[in-house]
Formats: sequence, structure tokens, C-alpha cells
Amino acid sequence: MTPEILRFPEGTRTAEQAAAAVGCELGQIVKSLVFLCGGEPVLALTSGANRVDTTRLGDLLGGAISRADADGVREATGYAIGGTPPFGHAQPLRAVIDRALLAYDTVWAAAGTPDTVFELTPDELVQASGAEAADFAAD
Ligand code: 5CA
Repeated sequence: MTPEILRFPEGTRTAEQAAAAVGCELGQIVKSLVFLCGGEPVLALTSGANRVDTTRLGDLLGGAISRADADGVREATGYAIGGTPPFGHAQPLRAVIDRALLAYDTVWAAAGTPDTVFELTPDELVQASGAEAADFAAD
């Protein structure tokens, strides 16, 4: 994959900002969220339109879930919150992907900084992240 990285001076730190900058649906934005499951960092690739149900995520992964803090995200991925990409991390992370993202022709993810994003297909996202498709979003 050779992604074309787009930079937006107005910022793409949140899913809402990224969707406004790109001009796509909020649901097409990939939130690359880091949680801890039994102390191990895990990556939940979540549609910008959805929130993670941590009970569902814990049932899926088989452990108690907590949110990684800013230092934990940087330690696990090598990137800061707001710019964390969905793959290319400091260490390989167990990853799951919100099935809602699979419904789109293309989705947009952070490219490592809070002002860059790139477009890719859900298939490319699954391939590159190794994520397992699952339902862990809140109703
Ligand atoms: N660049 C955008 C769109 S690609 C982006 O990275 N969005 S994100 O959702 O993946 O990253 C921002 C997320 O980080 C927010 O949804 C928020 O839930 C989370 N977050 C923000 N501050 C903190 C914090 N202090 N601790 C843990 N998580 C946080």
C-alpha cells in the first residue's frame, strides 16, 4: 500500500475534525483507540460514529478493559493521542475492528500526527492491521 497522506492545517485531532476536513461521513473515520486488557495494550479500530462498549470489548478479548492514558498510548504505539495511526506501531498490538467500518468503500485514518490523514479501503485496513472484525460498539 502506498497511501497518499493529506495534511490539514486546521487539524484532524478528533474524528469530527477529520470528517469535516476530508468531507466524509463521520462513520468513515477510523478511531485508533488503545485500551488495556489485563495490562496488555490492545487496539480497537472504531468507526467515528461509534463509541466502544468496554464490557463488550472485554468479553471479546477475555479480560478487564481500561482506557490507556496518553503515556500508555505513546508507549504502546509510538504516537500521541489524536494522531495514532491504525498500524505501523512501536510494537505489534492485538487489534479488533468495528464491523461498521467494513460497510464503507473507503475509510480515513490518522497518519501519525493530529493534522494528517490517509484514505484506504476497509480490506487494506484489515490486512495492514491484522485486526479481527467484531461488534464492540455501544448501541
Ligand atoms: N486523528 C483523529 C481521527 S483519525 C483521531 O486520532 N481520532 S481518535 O478518536 O482516534 O483519537 C482521539 C481519541 O483519543 C478520542 O476519541 C478520545 O476518546 C481519546 N482521548 C482523548 N484524550 C484522551 C486521554 N487523555 N486519555 C485517553 N484517551 C483520550
